[in-house]
Amino acid sequence: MRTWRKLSRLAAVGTVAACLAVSGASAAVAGQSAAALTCGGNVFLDGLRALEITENGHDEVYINTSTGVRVWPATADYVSIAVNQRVEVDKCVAPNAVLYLWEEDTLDVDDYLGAVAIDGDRTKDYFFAGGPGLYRIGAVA
Ligand SMILES: [Ca+2]
Ligand SMILES: [Ca+2]
Repeated sequence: MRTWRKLSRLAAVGTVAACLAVSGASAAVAGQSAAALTCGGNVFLDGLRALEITENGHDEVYINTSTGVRVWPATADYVSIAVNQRVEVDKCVAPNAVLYLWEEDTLDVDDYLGAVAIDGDRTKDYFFAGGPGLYRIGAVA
């Protein structure tokens, strides 16, 4: 059963982080899906995988909104990630959220790695490919 599978998957990634408060979030809550229960009708961002990184060893990545509000990570400036590594995101965002992936540099301005527009309340993989590097993020409806 689809809903049950989603619940299992959500349980597998651990505690669901507090939902990101986004004004004007879509009211398109169809039934009582797992996402509706855990994300209040928003979309659950599952994990981020580095398919190609931009630096030697590790990238230091974070996700912002278009206006520079931090989406992830919540308790650090960035998350250090190696090529092919996957890190948990565990965030709820609006079904129409636009996410910007950045790579932190200490001495230079941070590198823009691309943006994705969440395409509604659906389970889908998105790719940050607008700059150097290639990252995949999974959304779970
Ligand atoms: Ca860099
Ligand atoms: Ca860096």
